[in-house]
Formats: sequence, structure tokens, C-alpha cells
Amino acid sequence: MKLIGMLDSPYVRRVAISAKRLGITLDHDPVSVFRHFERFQQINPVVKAPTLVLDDGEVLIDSTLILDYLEALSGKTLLPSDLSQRSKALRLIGLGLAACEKAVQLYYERNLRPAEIQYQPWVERVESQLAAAFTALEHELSQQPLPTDGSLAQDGITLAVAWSFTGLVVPDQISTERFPRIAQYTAYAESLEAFTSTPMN
Ligand SMILES: N[C@@H](CCC(=O)N[C@@H](CS)C(=O)NCC(=O)O)C(=O)O
Repeated sequence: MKLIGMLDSPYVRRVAISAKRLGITLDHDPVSVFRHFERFQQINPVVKAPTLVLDDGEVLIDSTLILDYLEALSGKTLLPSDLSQRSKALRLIGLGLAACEKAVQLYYERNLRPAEIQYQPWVERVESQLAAAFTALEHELSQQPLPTDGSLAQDGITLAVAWSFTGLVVPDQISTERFPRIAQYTAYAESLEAFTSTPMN
């Protein structure tokens, strides 16, 4: 199986890290959705990262759907089976994915759209949504911290990947002082082998 996409994409990175935690070895082809658009198109005409090409040639997209497939394949899961713990994990994952989406939108707005046609109300809306996602995540961690005992599940992976990615592409939007629990948890996650062996850049 081949994972297509750059690790500076939070979605590609969460799949790559999760696969390692599930004990699945993926070949990785770091094709960029921008710099290698035509090459990406040949693999997947929709040009979405991550793309997972299965051994039989089937092409999957969307990190959450790819993770669903990899979990089914491995017979393991990175989600709690207890329903109440599962809903807490799903909330963190949803917030982390929303943060990724908003950071990506802001990055595209700043780097792809010419300055003279940028629409400030849209930028401010996205910035407020990004801040809201991290504020909610910080609150969740204040209510129930994630374990830092060597364990790593999908909520922690997605949260840490979202924070590191935001710090990479729109660093002015976050600070350790404002979101200390997220920053602290991310420092823990980034020190684990699954993360250090899957660097963003
Ligand atoms: N919901 C998707 C989002 C994937 C996504 O938007 N990836 C970006 C890279 S970070 C991408 O493919 N961008 C190219 C484009 O949308 O044209 C997922 O979880 O995989």
C-alpha cells in the first residue's frame, strides 16, 4: 500500500503516524498537491492528500476514511471502545480536524490568493474559527488531560498534528501562553517514536 502526499499536510501525517501505531507498514510517496500537481493527477485525478493506493489498485481519499480502512485491516483501533470515552475522543478529533481545516484555509488565503483580492471578513472569520477550535481543545484538556505515559491514541495524534501544523504554517495564530495544555501535550507526542520518525519537514 502506498500513502501519497507530503508530511507537511496534517492529514497525511496523522495517517502515517496512525499506521505506525497500528503496526502497518506503508510505502510513502511524498507527492505535493501544488508542486507536483500533474504527477498527483495521474495517481488521483482529484488531487487530495492523503491518497492511499491499495495493493489491488483501489484509491482511497480522506484521512478519516483511510484510517477506518487501516483499522479494519489491522484488527486494531486507536479509539476507545467505551462509549463515553469514545465520544470524548471523537470530540477532540473533530476539533483537531477543524483546526487543521481552518489553518489550511488561512494558509491558502495568505499564500495562494493575491493580496489585492483578499477578503478581510473571510480571513477574520477563519481566524476566529481556528481560535475557537483551539480554545475548545484547551478547555477539554483542562477537564480531562490526555495520558502522557507512553500511550498514544487517535485523539492525541490528531490534536498534536493540528497544533504542530498550525505552528508551521500560521504561527501568529497560536501561542504556548494561550494554549499551554495543548502545547505541552504536543511536546510529549512529538517526542514519541511514531512522531519523531514522521517529521513534518
Ligand atoms: N478532509 C480531508 C482534507 C484533506 C486536504 O484538504 N488535504 C489538503 C492538503 S493539507 C489537500 O489535498 N489540498 C489540495 C486541495 O484541496 O486542492 C482529509 O481528512 O484527508
